[in-house]
Parts: sequence; C-alpha cells; structure tokens
Amino acid sequence: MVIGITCYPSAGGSGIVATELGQQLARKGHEVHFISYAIPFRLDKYEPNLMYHEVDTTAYPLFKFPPYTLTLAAKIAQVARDYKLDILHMHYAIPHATCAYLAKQMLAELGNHTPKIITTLHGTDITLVGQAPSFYDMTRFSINASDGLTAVSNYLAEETKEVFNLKKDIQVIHNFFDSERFQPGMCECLKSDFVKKDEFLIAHVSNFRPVKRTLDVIDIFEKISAEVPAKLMLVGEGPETVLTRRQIKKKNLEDKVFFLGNQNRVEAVLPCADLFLIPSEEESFGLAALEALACGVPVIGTSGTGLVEVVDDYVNGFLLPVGETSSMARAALSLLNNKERLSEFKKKASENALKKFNSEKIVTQYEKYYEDILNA
Ligand code: GMT
Repeated sequence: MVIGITCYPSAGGSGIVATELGQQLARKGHEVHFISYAIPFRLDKYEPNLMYHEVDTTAYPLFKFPPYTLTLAAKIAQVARDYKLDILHMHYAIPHATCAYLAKQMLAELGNHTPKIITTLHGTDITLVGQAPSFYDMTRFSINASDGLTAVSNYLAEETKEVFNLKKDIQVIHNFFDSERFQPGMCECLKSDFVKKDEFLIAHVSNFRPVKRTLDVIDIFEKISAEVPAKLMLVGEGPETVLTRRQIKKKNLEDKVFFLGNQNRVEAVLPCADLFLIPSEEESFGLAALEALACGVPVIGTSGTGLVEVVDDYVNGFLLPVGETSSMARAALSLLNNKERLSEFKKKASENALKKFNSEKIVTQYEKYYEDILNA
C-alpha cells in the first residue's frame, strides 16, 4: 500500500506512535510518506520506502497567524496526487483530520483518485482540545468525515462516543513499542551514574503539561524518599517545568531530584529505573508507561484512565485514584521494601508488555484495518 501519514512531529505520544508505525510499515514493504512541518523527532535515520514531505509555513504581512492548516491540506493533496496514496492516516484529530478532508475535496474536484482517510484519536484531541467550544463542532465533523476511525484504547473510544454522541464505529488499536529498542537491561549508561549503591531510582517521563500532574510526582517521591534511599529522574520539559522545579526547591529535594530535559531516546536510560510514576489526571493509553514496562520498570499510575488497559494492577504496577499521592507512595514502598516482590513485578512488566503490545501484533492490526477500509 502507499500510505501518507500526518502527525505532530514534536515529542508527544501521538507523534511517536505515528512515526514508529510508519517505520514498521515501511520495513514491511509499504511505501510511506510523512507530511508535516518538521521531521518527526524519532525519524532519526534513513529507511528504505520512507519519505518526508515538508509543509510550508508561509509568512505574509497580512497574516497575523500563518495559515498552516491550509498549507498542510494543499501539501497532503499534492503528495496524494503525485504518489497515488491509497491511505491518508491522520494522527490527532485537530487539525489533521480536517486538513485531510479538505485535501480530498480538492483532489475530487480535479477528478483525481482520492485516498481513504483514517483518523487515529490519541487522547487530548478528544478529552481536552476537541471539547473546547471553539473546536467541538469541527472535531465532530472531521471525525465523522473520516472513512475510518481508530482510538488508542477502549477508554478513549467510549469517551469519544459519549462526548460527540457518535454512532460511527471506532476500531480500538492500542499503542505499541519497538522491542528492539525497549528492553530490560539495555541501558546505555550505568545505574551508578545516577544513584549510589542501595539507592532506588524512580523515573517520570512526560511533556510536563498540567494533565500530567507533575506536582503529584514530587509529592509521591517525597513520601518515598522519606522511607527509603532514592533519587528521582525527570525526563522531558513543558509548561509545568518551572512550577515543578519550585516545588522541588520548596520541599528541599534538590539533592535527590535531577532533570534530563528532553531525550530523543528514553530507552537509553529507562531500564536503569526501579519504578515509574505517572499520576496523570487523564491518560487515554499512557505510551510512556508502556515504554517503562517494556524496559522492565513497574508503574504506579492512576485508575479510571486508559492506564487500566496497559498496567496489570497488582502484577506489574499499581493504579490508584487521581490525586491519592499517599496511597501511591504506599504502593511504591510495598515494592521497594520487598526485593522479591519488586523483581517479580519487574519480570512481569517486560513479559506482559511484550505479549500484549509488541509491534508485530499491533502493526498487523493497522494493516488489516487499512485493507478493510480500502475494501469497504
Ligand atoms: O499527552 C501526551 O503525552 C501527548 C499526547 C499526544 O497526543 O501527543 O499523548 C496522547 O497520545 C498517546 C499516544 O497515543 C497516549 O499514549 C497518551 O496517553 C495520550 N495522552 C493523554 O491522553 C494525556
């Protein structure tokens, strides 16, 4: 198949999934065209069957805001025509599904072959952005206008149907990970680079947006480190970084917490960690949690979110209600204070992640869905 993929190229779950999906599809012999304003951040090496097409972000004195949505739609139409795309796979509804719809109208008007549009809903496009009054109608229209719709969890599919009163079928296809990259024991540094012997290493990876509740991360860690020797490794940056730093200072934790900033390859450091904290308010799936599990790191996260489809509660992690940082710290300590239990959880983390979310299994589900939509 010839597949066009549009995603946000910056560090974010939807861009990562889109990029790794494109790479895996290209390795399986499909022709894949990425269309975005920058090279997706994990597209870091040459791959046969894979091309990147850059969208102009035209500046003109009359435009206060460059009309990216229009230039993206025009680029999608151009690539679809030049390469005879079968599928346009849009990751994140706003504005990508809308741009694909516009591109398809342009192609049809000129009598060109039109590709099928598949939109993958990733989370905040539905749970936050899509519900904002100025985006609601456009999100609903665009997902209804797609030929196929997938969501990264049952949790998100149900939320979408409810919020948009949607009758359309939504195919659930979970996130996945590349098992050649994410493995226990594949750390490219030594645990002793970060912690002293007998100290635990606790990790958190996110884009530090309010939905990630990074202040809860600090709160949980404070409670953990009051009981056992531990350090906290924070990976990523975002709007809450300053607030998080302030909280670390306020709680006198500066000696125990360190930031690594944005990392292209979290798999280089994640396997060194003993536990992963993800106390998010909302999480449609929790790719960061899956990547931790894949590296053999148990997860402490929030119940009532898509994390319930990723983490096996009491097997490779614990899920507790949003904001219950004391319970989360207690759950963490029940592992850190019991070496045998911790190593059993670590074993189950990588085993279950591989069984349920290996790339071969999930990418095949996307291929099958593409075929179903093409034949519909
Ligand atoms: O919230 C993020 O970290 C980024 C966001 C995105 O769309 O880029 O992530 C969402 O998509 C991921 C990939 O499908 C999911 O694993 C994340 O759970 C989801 N984030 C939220 O729902 C908050």
